[in-house]
Amino acid sequence: MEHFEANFDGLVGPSHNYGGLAKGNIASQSNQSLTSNPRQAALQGLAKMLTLHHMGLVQGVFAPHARPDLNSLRQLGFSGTSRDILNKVATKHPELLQAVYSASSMWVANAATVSPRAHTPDNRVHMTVANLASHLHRAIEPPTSYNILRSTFRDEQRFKIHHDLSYGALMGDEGAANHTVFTHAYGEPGIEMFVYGQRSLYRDGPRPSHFPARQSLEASQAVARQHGLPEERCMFVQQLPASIDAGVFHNDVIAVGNLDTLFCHEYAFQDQARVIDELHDKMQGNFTAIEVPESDVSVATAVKTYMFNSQLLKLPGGKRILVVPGECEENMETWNFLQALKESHPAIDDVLVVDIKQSMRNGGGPACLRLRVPMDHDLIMGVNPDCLINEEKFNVLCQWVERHYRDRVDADTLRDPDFMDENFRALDELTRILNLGPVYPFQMN
Ligand code: SUG
Repeated sequence: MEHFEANFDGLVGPSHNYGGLAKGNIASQSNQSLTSNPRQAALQGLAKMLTLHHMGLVQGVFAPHARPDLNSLRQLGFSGTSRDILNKVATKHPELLQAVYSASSMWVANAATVSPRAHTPDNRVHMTVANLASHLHRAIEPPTSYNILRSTFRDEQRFKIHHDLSYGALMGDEGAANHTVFTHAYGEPGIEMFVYGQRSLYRDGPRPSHFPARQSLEASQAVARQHGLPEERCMFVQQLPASIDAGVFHNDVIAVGNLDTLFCHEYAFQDQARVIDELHDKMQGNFTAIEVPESDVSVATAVKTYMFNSQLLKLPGGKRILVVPGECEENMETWNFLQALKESHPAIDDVLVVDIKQSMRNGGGPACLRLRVPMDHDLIMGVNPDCLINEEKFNVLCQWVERHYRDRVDADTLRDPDFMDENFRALDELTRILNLGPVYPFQMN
């Protein structure tokens, strides 16, 4: 049976805006209050999906969440009609309005952690929805992420979707952005590397001092237990706290891995030499680590350009490519490095540049926008086929974006009740295009 990796990208929602909401994410903080262009953002994301589909990869799409999240506002004590609630929040709690209007669900690398069926006791792919407890605008995502994952990976005989972990930030879990599967071949058992920012239950030990460590060791361990992973297939590795303080809020900002290759900065992990040795051992020597020294590309440049937030992909013919954001081409340090890398390193054959600037301005690169799912020809039959990208689906989605999305959104737009109605209308239609059934709270009342 043929095994492969599918990438599911988050479609950017119609409320995409720059709220400056994410602490420790330098792009989000420094672009606060810029005027966004949701239409362009969604089309940029769709173009990336089509490009990868054309390269012969299996590419899927995840629907965005419904915003504003009135359900969360109701849970926080607001009542009345949608317009009443919007009006109250807009006049008295503008910061709350910004949070419930965030389109952050586009970064689906934070939707869930995914374990391959080769590692699980019941031979199903297991996914745990991330609780995203570190930030309010993200902590409201799990219920809808759960619904969308269930409607996308809809066969329960093949996919097991777990709810997000309880107990708040002590059990902070940010999903696949802090998780990498290494294996010699898709479908074969390998190693799951869980990367955490801090141990929540120990007072001592290294931790960042300036920015939050979003992922806790205890959460990563709970996910591994929940997926039934054998201990010998798991590694729990700490991020270097100084790098979190320099803006590396998720591991995927400083490292990417696939199959038997890890591409990372020399300041990605605590005790990095030991981590790499262990990976070599666990992979029986067939393992390649490309560690980029600070003297070639600094952590600051990595955070600015998102060079490591790339997709390391194996194409059907065997070629390995690195999909990087346009910001890497604009920066001489990263561009020269990447040119030399593809010439000199056997693990990277080519570099593909994608323009996803709208997402990048909020600190979301190519790897943030995708959730990887280890697949085979049996598993794919359990996936909702309307969530897979082909030329026709791409065209339908682009037309849907053109019909519904604005090309300018700022803080004032969020106060406009017509904008709220537009968002709900667009998403209601999208659930029909993707054949999702009711996944949003406004469709369930
Ligand atoms: O959680 N940005 C997201 C970016 C997530 C990127 N994902 C990965 N690295 N996998 C975050 O920091 C900004 C929203 C705003 O400011 O409007 C934001 O939430």
